[in-house]
Amino acid sequence: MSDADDLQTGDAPDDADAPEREAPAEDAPRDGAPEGGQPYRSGFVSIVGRPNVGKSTLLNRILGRKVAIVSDKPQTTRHRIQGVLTRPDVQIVFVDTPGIHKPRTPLGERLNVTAQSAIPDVDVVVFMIDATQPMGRGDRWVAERVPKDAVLVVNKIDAVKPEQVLRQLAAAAELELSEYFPVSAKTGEGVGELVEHLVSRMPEGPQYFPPDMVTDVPEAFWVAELVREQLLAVTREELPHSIATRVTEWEWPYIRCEILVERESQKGIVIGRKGSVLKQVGMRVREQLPPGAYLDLHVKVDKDWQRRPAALDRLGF
Ligand SMILES: Nc1nc2c(ncn2[C@@H]2O[C@H](COP(=O)(O)OP(=O)(O)OP(=O)(O)O)[C@@H](O)[C@H]2O)c(=O)[nH]1
Ligand SMILES: [Mg+2]
Repeated sequence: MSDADDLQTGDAPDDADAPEREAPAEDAPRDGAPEGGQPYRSGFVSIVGRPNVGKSTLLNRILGRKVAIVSDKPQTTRHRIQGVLTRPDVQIVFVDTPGIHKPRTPLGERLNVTAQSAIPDVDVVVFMIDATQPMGRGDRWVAERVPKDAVLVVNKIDAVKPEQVLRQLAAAAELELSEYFPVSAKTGEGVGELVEHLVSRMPEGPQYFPPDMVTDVPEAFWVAELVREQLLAVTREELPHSIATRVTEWEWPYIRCEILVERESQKGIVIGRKGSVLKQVGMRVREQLPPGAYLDLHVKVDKDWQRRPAALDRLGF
């Protein structure tokens, strides 16, 4: 995270695992109010789609800052995360969501509920598909649940030939949504055009958040996410889904973060030979924190937490 310094330190939020949508700052200062008496415009944009299509990468790209973790494993995002784009004349609150998928566990079911709850009551829904994968049943399932004025985004155009982009756009046109944008969240190609379109769709409204606020993600939650991101990068198969992380103590510069796994046999993989995996994870996370952070990682077994409603409640899902 390039702007990790922006993270305030020292005050841990009460519930590290559940980022709340903050109440709109009704009387937030309107820095740089638009000139010429144009009314201020603002609104909410949800980004939805199947897992792994690049929703979080797009959010980070739009904001020019990492506010959501990213990985090549599906179901990386587990909470709704807000990112705020503020300009002199407009503010857009983007809502990143978990990938909508066929759930195999109670956790999966809750992720889907979280994602789908971000569809109603927003100004625009961005529905993302992946240019590198044929449009499938999962995409169509999501498509049926987005409003007709949703914007379709074909992402990862950097990874395919132009013909494939055209084929994907043609396939997507059958969904009869309002607009179609080919983009690469990775390189930024096409993202400017998408954002300008979203800006044009924003209604008159207040500046919901102070102009310097980029996300509602609490610091302790963010550190736990960074730990999970590094673990996602080094684990395979079922293990990524079995991992949950949470910060249990925050006495700056001391941060204690628990890594929960579902079975005793998974503990060793996460720790690594002589602690090598944990050491590497700790190092990579510290690089993204303000200097001086002392990150204390602990691995614990929370048996089958993904499948136990009480454990899911406790973990803030
Ligand atoms: N080539 C290419 N890869 C991309 C692009 N956008 C995202 N990716 C990769 O796709 C993978 C998934 O990205 P995420 O942003 O985590 O996807 P997501 O849709 O948020 O996934 P979930 O949170 O699991 O629903 C990562 O490996 C990204 O680096 C892109 O424009 N081009
Ligand atoms: Mg994501």
